[in-house]
Amino acid sequence: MTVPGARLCNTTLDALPPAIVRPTYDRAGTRIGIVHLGAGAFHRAHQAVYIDDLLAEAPDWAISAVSLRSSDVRDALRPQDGLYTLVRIGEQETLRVIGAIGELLCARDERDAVLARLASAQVRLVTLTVTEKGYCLGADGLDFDHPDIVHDLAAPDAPASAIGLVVAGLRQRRARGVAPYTVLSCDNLADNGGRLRRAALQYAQRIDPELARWIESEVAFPRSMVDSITPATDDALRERVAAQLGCTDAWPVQREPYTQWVVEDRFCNGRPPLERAGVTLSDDIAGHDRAKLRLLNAPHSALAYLGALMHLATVADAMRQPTLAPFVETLMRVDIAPTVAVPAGFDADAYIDAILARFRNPAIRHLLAQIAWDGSQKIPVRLLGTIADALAAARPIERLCLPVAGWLRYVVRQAQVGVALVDPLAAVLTSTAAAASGHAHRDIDAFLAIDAVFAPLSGDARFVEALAAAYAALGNASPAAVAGALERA
Ligand code: CS2
Repeated sequence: MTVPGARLCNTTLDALPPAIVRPTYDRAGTRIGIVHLGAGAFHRAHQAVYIDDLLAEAPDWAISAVSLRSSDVRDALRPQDGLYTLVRIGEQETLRVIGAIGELLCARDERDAVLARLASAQVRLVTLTVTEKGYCLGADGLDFDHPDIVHDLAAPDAPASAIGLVVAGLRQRRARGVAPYTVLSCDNLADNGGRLRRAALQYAQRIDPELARWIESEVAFPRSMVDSITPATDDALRERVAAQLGCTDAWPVQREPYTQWVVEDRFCNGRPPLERAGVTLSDDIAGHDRAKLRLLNAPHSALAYLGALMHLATVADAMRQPTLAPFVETLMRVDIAPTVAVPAGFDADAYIDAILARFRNPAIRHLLAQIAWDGSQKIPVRLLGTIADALAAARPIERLCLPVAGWLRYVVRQAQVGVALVDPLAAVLTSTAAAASGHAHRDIDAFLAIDAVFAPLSGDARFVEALAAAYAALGNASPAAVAGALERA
């Protein structure tokens, strides 16, 4: 038994109750081979778990987990020697202590240590979960007006952004004759590796065209698709974990039992034997990432905004709402699936069935408010691409416009009630929302002027008309008005 008040760490590990799964390998015998940028809950519930499965046979691939700005994760997990608990939420909850993170750093306070890791020949892979906004992308690739990019280009040896760090590490390696690392994006963006590569090349070009050429020819940026529903950690989880461990874990993470990781097999400096941990390695993953973004993440966002307007709290609550659940299912089967070019052998109906079952899982308290974050980054990759494809194929877009209008109504509502939006474009969204009159065409025209979100579609008359009609259909956006719009859709 552990001592009351004790903290999860290397020395308390052996005393945990037998039901708690824990590392079977010698942690002291592992070496850092991966630098991960973005040490949040998703990374710790997903990629770090696959790596934990491999460390017994591949001890050279432990992770240095780097937060870009906040020191919260480092401060919580450094006293725990990087250990934390993964709670798999199912009919029977299972707890597993993950040991894959060998080091925690915060780039803002410890930039030199991060750059030293990135320069180390022992590090052969850099992975990223920095969320959509962490790529600093605009309509044409890297956003050179982004404050972090402006900062990093003025001081490329002291970067703050993920792109700046990745390129600074590569620059040091080239200067010292160290082989480059592979850069693997694990964020929800279609063609995540391609976009990251183009952004890194655009950035490097401004610093040193020779460096850009070297990156272009030597560095691999594989694409990947990641999937596992990971509700944010709350105090209830911390308490449950402490009760079962018999000691405190400052930052456990939770996720559903389902997990998937598909990675394009293009690495420039070796790789962990990922296939042995259940990762699908493929030469072409383009179809997978698109199917996931459009058939899972887009309905998630639809549930988030329309559900929030209906005063619902979680995804499972939204899936019990008698008008919202059938609407989202129709959206997936009738409007989205026919426009997704799926990989060979992919059974879209079975995929949709499985997603709906995951959404319905009542054991998972996945807050709609969490999914509603960063709408300006998510709506284009999740919904506007489908709308563009539907327009090109002369297919109807009316239903597809309803969640987009739901997002705008949600933005207006948050401005009205004075709740700050969590979104990198919060300032422009909130000022546009504050000026909204409720007149559909006027409001929609104002929102469509936000090019970073709507640029490719704002000139399309069919889209403008359908979006204004959807916005009008939501009436005063009360729960009853939203339910009425969903019934008619
Ligand atoms: C969600 C995703 O928060 C969100 O926007 O849609 O995080 C979703 O849970 C994951 O992509 C599932 O793999």
